[in-house]
Amino acid sequence: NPILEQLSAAVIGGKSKDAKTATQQALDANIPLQEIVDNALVSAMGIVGEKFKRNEIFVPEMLIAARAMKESMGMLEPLLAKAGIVPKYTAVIGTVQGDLHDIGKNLVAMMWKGANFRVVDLGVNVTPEKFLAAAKEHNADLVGLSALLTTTMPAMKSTVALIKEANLPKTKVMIGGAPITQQFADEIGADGYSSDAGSAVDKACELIG
Ligand code: B1M
Repeated sequence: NPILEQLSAAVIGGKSKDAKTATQQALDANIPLQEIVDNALVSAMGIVGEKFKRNEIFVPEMLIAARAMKESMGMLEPLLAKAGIVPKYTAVIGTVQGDLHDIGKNLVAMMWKGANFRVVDLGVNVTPEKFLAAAKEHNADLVGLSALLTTTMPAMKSTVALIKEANLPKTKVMIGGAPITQQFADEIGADGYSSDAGSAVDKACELIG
């Protein structure tokens, strides 16, 4: 559909105004809401994630693409809610206790939203107890922990341990951040790790899909 192609291109190019116009056109043309989300927004953010992984675009381009996606989503959300269409998966995300870095965490949250997850963002300096409480409250499919400091990696370990102890039936735990490695994820018993915000979507889908 040419309208959805326009919307997708506007998101990839970070053109918020064009994204809004194309969204309105899609609504006027009675394209089903779920189709607009899946075939324009989710697929566009997928392409953005791929480009980021290949270093063809960088953090600023990714942020403006996410902003365009949000503008369009903002128009669709009330209609989706009215139609009773809710995202299939819920993810809780935050930066671990003692750590105030949030740029990478925000990018991962945006990409997950772009993949049509419901994302509960707990912010920075999040205690293990708060992660666990949110995972329970929202019946989360996924909990994402971000850490940028080597000194806060132990907080990641205690958070993973606390969540694992709680034995939540479906909740998977994923970690990431500049000092984090797959080896560390294995060591502390996290279910998954990814090195960047693009792969964070692939990994999340692999874990919960
Ligand atoms: Co900080 N800082 N900082 N800092 N800071 C680093 C991390 C550091 C490497 C700088 C350095 O010394 N070279 C160093 C850490 C050293 C270490 O631990 N070995 C450091 C330090 C020491 C500190 C302070 C202690 C400095 C001080 O006060 N003495 C202090 C700590 C504060 C605290 O947290 N308690 C501090 C403070 C700050 C600022 C507040 C000034 C600012 C943060 C602003 C903010 O986030 N709102 C800041 C910044 C900006 C940095 C650098 C420059 C950039 C970090 C960043 O945003 N990168 C950083 C040095 C550097 O990396 N060049 C540095 C961009 C971001 C997109 O990447 O977060 O890695 P990143 O996220 C990636 C992936 O890692 C991954 O996806 C993202 C996108 O691809 N990812 C995940 C991240 N989370 C994920 C979760 C996932 C999956 C993937 O699943 C859930």
